[in-house]
Amino acid sequence: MLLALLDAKIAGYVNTTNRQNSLLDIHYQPRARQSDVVNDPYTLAVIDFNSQSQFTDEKRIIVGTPALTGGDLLEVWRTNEIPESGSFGEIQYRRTSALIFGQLLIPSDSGSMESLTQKIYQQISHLQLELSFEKMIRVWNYLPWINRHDEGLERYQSFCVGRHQAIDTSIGYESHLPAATAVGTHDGNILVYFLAAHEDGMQIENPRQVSAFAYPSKYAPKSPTFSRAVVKQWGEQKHLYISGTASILGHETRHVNKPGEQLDECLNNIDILIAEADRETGLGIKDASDLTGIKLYLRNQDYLEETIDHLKKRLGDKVKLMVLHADICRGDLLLEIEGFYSG
Ligand code: 3EB
Repeated sequence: MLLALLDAKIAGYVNTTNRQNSLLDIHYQPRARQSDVVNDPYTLAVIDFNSQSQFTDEKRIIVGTPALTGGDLLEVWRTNEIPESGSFGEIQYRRTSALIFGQLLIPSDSGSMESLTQKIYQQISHLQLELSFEKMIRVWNYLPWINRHDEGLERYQSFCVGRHQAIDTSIGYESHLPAATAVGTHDGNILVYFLAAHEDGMQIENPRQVSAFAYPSKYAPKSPTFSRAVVKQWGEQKHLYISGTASILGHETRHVNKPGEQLDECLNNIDILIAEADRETGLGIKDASDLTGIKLYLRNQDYLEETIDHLKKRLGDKVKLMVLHADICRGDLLLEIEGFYSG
């Protein structure tokens, strides 16, 4: 009786039958509904963008990239099974039979960026093996002061070294890399969260860009281990996860100091990626205006208005848009865009 009431209540505010049956649904809810969303037993994760990365509980994540637009919204990941919570080393996780979502928040003054990253990724690998969610689909990395130099290396580069050392680089690893984001915060904690599954997604690379895992070593002594995008089949549905995408052509930054042109270059990269993904997996979408949502990470708030105007001109009003304040992994990049599509 009580459960039935609870279900009715959930159905009331979730309000599509489709959602209730999907292995993973990602959508946005007004902040005013926070307690409903957190109390919904089917909620896997609630992602909140705020001034500092913080840990509240295993279901909620506070990411230290403040929302410049869309701050009244929470990102909600919902499943069709009641997830089970647990912890493993420093990882807090939630899992269903199909997938696992995990997060780690580590004080960045407790070691070097390289050693902390290596420890984080080792723990994640162990958890994946132990609980048999061996395929990493999507990872988000929020790194304090990403462009600072420590011991001669930029912190992003040290992060790349630590990550490379921790992941499995046996033959063929380059075609099983997750989509990723790695951007900079201004707080004291490294925050990593991820989504992993039993079965691989389909990795998509960008013909306009050198794959990150093949970048020349000047960008990082050990190459960044991520793919440009992943298409993942969740039951009946396909999701497309587009990695943080910047104004990079080949392997070089383009349009230094020109935010509008960087934005166009990002979107051109995303359009090509979507065309690739459509060709390889039959996603059924054609360009960035068909995405469900994008997050734009913006280094300098002064560019906010022109960036939003420009984005709306290119994408129309259909795409859910969030602009977040963050540093970008190369000092000469002013912005970066990640995207998501749910079929
Ligand atoms: C780039 O294309 C921009 O190291 O995980 C974007 C997304 C970038 C993810 C990562 C880095 C990462 O190289 C930077």
